[in-house]
Amino acid sequence: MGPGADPKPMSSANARVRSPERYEVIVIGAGLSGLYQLYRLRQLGGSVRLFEAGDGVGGTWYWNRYPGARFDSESWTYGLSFSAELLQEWSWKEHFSAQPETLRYCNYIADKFDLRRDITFNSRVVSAAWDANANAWECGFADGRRARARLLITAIGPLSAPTLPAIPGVGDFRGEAYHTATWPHQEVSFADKRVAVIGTGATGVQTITEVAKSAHHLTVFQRTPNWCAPLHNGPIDAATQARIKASYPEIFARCRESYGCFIHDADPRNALEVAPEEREAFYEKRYGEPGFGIWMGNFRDILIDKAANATITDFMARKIRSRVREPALAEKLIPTNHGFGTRRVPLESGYYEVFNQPNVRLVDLRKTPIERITPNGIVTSNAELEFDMIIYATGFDAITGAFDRIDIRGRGGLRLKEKWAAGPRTYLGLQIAGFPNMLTLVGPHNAATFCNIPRCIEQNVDWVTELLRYMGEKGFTRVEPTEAAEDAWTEHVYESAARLLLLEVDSWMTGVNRNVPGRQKRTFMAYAGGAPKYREKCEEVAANGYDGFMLA
Ligand code: NA7
Repeated sequence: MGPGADPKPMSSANARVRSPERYEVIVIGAGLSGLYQLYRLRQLGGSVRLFEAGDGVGGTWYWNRYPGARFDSESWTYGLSFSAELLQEWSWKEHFSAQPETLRYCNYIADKFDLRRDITFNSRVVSAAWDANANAWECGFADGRRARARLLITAIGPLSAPTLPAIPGVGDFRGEAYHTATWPHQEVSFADKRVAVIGTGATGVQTITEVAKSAHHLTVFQRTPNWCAPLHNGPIDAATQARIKASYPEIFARCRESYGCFIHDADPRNALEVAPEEREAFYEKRYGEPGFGIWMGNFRDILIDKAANATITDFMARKIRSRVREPALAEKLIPTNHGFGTRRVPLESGYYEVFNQPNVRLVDLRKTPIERITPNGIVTSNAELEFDMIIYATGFDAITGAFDRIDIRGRGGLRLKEKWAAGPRTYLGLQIAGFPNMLTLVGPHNAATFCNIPRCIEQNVDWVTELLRYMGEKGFTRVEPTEAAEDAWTEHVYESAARLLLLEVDSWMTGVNRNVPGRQKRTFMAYAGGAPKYREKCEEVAANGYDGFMLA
């Protein structure tokens, strides 16, 4: 498969003429959110069908099979929590699970709860149109099939629309070429190969560290360095496993109260109130601990106050200098255009040491940009480099990209892509005015986009299920937010993000992707009020008879 290519759609000569399949609810996507939604909908009764583009379950963990792919969340905080039996049966092998084990976990859930019988695989949804007369959505698939349902629930993931770099000649390369998010299912060997990796985000950092172990030669093309922190992964021994299994209720209770539903929560002190030696010792301790503690469990002001941020940024720069032997190379790896934590912090397992290896070179694209890709390799402003393999770790059209790739049309033919042209607008990140009966589980302006994601997924799925149960009970068949509720929520989303330093930085979190037309201007894609506040708001809306929604 070429880089960024979609899997082959199922072809059927008769598909185009067949009348649509009919259900009460259609769910799109068999990642964790779609799987859990399917499980909960079954409890409500009624006909449900889940359509999935791939030929297996797992979503992110199905697609992202690149070398080194693994959690940055502690495995034991990541699993779905709804079934005590599942929690006791499944044993995570590592504190930060690698992709193959996580994919096995997704399959285990699908099997244990017998979910596959309601899933149709190899079904990429390319269009979804609201039919007001029939009070139904009609989905169209890549192979021409159609399906209709009263309710449409999108579980299409926040980072599921991969993007290739907008570089001339990107399709011309004759060697092996892969995008990390459409990685082949077969083993890929790097031995004896000259490998190029473009991109140094969270994915690139994991990929580079792994490829460097066996590639004959590796060239890293870096446009913007990121502040990477040690993951400190390790196996889970039997005693720890027993402790984890005995303390799931406390683990999830702790996640529930933290800003992003991680096990880490901000230190209540401000960085600048703490004496410099104590602050240094605190940073050192966090740097030595596993996971996102250095980002999520840091002083409460480092992400909102420039002077506070400068203290951790300076600490991190010194760490990079201490780990990379050649001083000039270390400086290239140190970000200069953003402070620590204002972009997604990649967690690493020996990333900086990779650049001490004789078989690895770094090309700084700020100094020598890529001009084009040729059949044999990559041409920069000062060199022509030959490769056997190019790996594109160039990220995604984040959060709204997966919606844009489906031609979604609401009331009166309104196109969602057009409605969101100047940035997303939603109510609670769960519904959109003009798009009745469409619910978005991990849509923009929802806490799930900036979350230890299964924790927020469970909250959203439970909330949506409860809404549908309520509608059934009251005899309602249509739900849509008011324009006023949508305006107020959108305003609240921007207000809650206003103090964040990350708003001043280009990244997928601010909706910038220079490879996608129309994605050059910063907006805000997530919800910055924190998961507890988000949950409180959702509960309040439900308690007030779904305030802000029009039910009919
Ligand atoms: P990211 O974080 O968006 O990173 C993409 C990387 O690719 C980043 O370093 C980009 O540089 C680089 N890039 C993109 N286009 C180009 C071109 N045209 N030329 C050179 N370099 C380019 O995506 P990831 O997949 O790493 O991570 C996404 C999330 O997935 C991650 O946060 C996890 O939560 C899971 P730039 O920074 O734009 O200069």
